[in-house]
Amino acid sequence: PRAPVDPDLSACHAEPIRVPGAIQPHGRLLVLDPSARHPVARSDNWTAPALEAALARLHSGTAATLAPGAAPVSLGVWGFGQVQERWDVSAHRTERHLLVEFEPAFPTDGNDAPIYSLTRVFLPRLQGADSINGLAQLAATEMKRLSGFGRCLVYRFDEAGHGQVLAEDTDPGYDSYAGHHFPADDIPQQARALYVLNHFRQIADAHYSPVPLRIDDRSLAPADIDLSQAQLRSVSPAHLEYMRNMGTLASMSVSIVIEGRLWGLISCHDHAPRFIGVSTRLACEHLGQLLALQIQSKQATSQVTERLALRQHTLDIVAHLADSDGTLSLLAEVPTLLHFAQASGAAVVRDEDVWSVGDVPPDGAIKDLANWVAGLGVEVFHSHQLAQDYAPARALPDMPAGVLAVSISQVHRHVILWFRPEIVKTVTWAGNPRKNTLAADGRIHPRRSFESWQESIRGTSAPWSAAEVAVAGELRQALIGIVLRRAEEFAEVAH
Ligand code: BLA
Repeated sequence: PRAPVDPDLSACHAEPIRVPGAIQPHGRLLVLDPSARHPVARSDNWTAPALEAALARLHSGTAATLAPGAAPVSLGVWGFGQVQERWDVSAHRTERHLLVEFEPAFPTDGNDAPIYSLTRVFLPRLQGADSINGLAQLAATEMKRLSGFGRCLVYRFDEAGHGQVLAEDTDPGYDSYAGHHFPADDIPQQARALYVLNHFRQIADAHYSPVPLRIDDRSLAPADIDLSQAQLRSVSPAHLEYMRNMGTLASMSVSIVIEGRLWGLISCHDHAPRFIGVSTRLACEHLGQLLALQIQSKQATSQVTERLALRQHTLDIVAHLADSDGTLSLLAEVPTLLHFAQASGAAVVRDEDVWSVGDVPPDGAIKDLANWVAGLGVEVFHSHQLAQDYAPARALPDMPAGVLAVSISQVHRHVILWFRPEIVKTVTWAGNPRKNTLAADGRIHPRRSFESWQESIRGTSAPWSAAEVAVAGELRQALIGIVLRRAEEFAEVAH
C-alpha cells in the first residue's frame, strides 16, 4: 500500500535520536574517558555518595578493555553503601567514551532465568510452525508471557516501509491491531537505521521527564555523547506523544533483523508504566534472534521450492517449442505459458506481429508496451503498478496493472510479456495516516486516533516475486538459444 505523506514529515527524519543529551529517569548514566579514569559527563540524577562509590569501583579498572561499537557487557549487580538500592551495571564503548549504565536490578532468577525456557520449550515449538504467520503468532504469545506487557504484536515491513501486523496477543481491554497497517513515517529512517544496530528499546513511562546529561569536560557538548547503544537513551518527544495518543504508557520493541535489514519488529505495549529488568530483557532480545533465524530459514526454503516449480514450468515451455520457428509464436499456444508466474494473460511480440493468450489488452497497446520495454535496455522488466512506471497505461482502461516482460533480441522488437490483473485492495490503517499535523512552532504531532481507517488501493496487481523475476531471466536465455539455433538452421538451408 501507498500511504499518503501529508504534511511534510521530513523534520521527523532529521531528529538526532542518537545524541539526545538526556536519558530516561529510571536509571543513571556515567560517561568516562576510555581509560575509565576521568568522568566526562553524568546524568543529572546522581546523589553525591552514590556517584563517589560508583566512580571508585570503576577506577579499580573493571571496564577498560571494551571495543568501540561492541554490545554492552554486564558488570554485575552493585549496591551503594547504606542505600538499599541495587543496580544492574553494564558498560560499553563508543568511539570517544566509555558509557556505564545503571538500571534498577531485580532479584536474579538463577537457573530459572527466562532465557533458558526459550531454548528448552519455545525453540522446538517455533521449529514446528508451518508458516511465517505461524512463527509470528508463537513469538507474540511467548513475548507477552515473558515480558508481561498487555499487548504484543509482530509486524513486518513491506518494500515501502509500511508495517503490517501479522500476529498479536493481548490482554482484555486492549484494542486489537491484527491485520492493521502502520505507515512508514511512524518510524523514521534514522530510527530504523539505529534499530538494525541496537535490537532492543524500552520506554518505561511515556509521561517521563528526561534527565539531562551534565558535562564535566568543558570541551564537550551533550550532543557529543553518542547514546546509540545506551539502554537508557531518551527517546523522541514526537514518539512519546504518539505512544500517549495510542494509550500506551510503556513500550518495548525488539528488532527482527534478517540479512542486515530491518524485516520487522516485535512491539509490546502496556496501558501502565512498566519496566523490565536485564535478565528478562536478554531473553526478549534472544527471542527476537530466534524468530529472525526461523523466518530466514522459512523464507529460504520457500524460495527454493518456488524456484524449482518455476523452473519446471520453463522446462515444459521450452520442450513445447521443438517445432517453433524463430518468431517463438508457438509460445502463445503453450498452456504452461500462462501458468508461468500465474499470469492471467501472455503475449509474444515480434516486430509487427502479436500472438497472445488469456486476458490481454488490445494488440496495439501490447505493441506499444513491447516497444517501450525493448527500449529500456533491460533483460527483464517487471511492474506490479504499471501506470506508475509507464505513463501511457494511465489512459488505457484495459491495461493490466502487472507486467513481467523479457526482451529476446536487440535487432528485432521481440518481447515476451506476462500480465496480471489489478487487484483492488482494502488496506486497514491504524488511524488515518494523513492526520499527522504540523503545529505553528514547526513541530509535527502524530495522529490522535489509531482507530481502524480503511483505504482502497487501486492500480496494483499481485507483486512479482524475486524467484519469478529470476526464472524469467533464465527462460529468456533458453528462448534466445532457440531463436539463434533457428537462425543458423535457416542460414544453412539458404546456402
Ligand atoms: C520510533 N515509532 C518508533 C518506534 C515504534 C514506532 C515502534 C520505536 C520505539 C519504540 O520501541 O517504541 C511506531 N509503535 C510504532 C508502530 C507501532 C507501535 C508503527 O507500537 C505499531 C504497532 N513518529 C510519528 C511521527 C514522527 C515520529 C509523525 O508518528 C515524527 C515527528 C517519530 N517515531 C518517531 C521517532 C522515533 C519513533 C523520531 C524514534 C524514537 C527513538 O528511538 O528515539
